[in-house]
Amino acid sequence: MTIEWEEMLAPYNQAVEELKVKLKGIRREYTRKNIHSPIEFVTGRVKTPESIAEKVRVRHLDKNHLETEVQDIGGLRVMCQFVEDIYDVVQLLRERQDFEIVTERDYILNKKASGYRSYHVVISYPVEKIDGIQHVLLEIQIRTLAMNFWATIEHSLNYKYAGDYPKTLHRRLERAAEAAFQLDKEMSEIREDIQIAQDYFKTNKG
Ligand code: 0O2
Repeated sequence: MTIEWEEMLAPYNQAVEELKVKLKGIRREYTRKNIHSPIEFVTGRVKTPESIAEKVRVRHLDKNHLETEVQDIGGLRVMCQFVEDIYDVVQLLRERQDFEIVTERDYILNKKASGYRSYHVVISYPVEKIDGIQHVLLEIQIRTLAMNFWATIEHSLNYKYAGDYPKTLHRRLERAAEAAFQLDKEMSEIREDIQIAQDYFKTNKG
């Protein structure tokens, strides 16, 4: 990697590492209090120069304004057990004092044509450098384990087919997306049953 890229990506590396610690901290706090955590696990990455250049090329973006044109140079992924947890995580993010939310995109209510479902939150995060504060944009993707399973498979297939899937594969991916959606629905209903049972137990014990 060239020195220029290293310098440009350094605050993103810093921001992703810091945010991973913070999000994992939220999970730990729930666990310590013995309450269900809306966060199951967290991952993070900084895009490679090659991947940034490819996105600029494919989307015809302005390469002189990478910091604003490519909003997911730094990315965090929050995995949740239930769809309801996703919205709890979004609410937690909205209430934070350590960064600003720039945009929210709900690809759960409005799934992408590909079948992709996730909730995207772009934030402006202040990185404290030795010569002052630099704000960087980070994309936080919040999704269930089922959504993550589908997206991971589709993403690797995308490398091979560049989105131009043979018809049967396209249909299979559509069916798989629908199956993942149904799985999330079933799990939400089970979750409701568990909560009703817990409430019943609380009010009737003793
Ligand atoms: P990586 O790092 O390899 O995952 P926009 O479309 O600009 O309004 P959006 O959707 O937030 O807003 O941005 P974009 O650039 O389309 O997608 C950002 C990231 O979302 C992607 O990163 C994927 O991680 C994920 N994503 C979006 N659409 C899909 C999809 O159809 N399938 C899968 N599997 N993932 C998707 P990259 O660029 O792929 O990089």
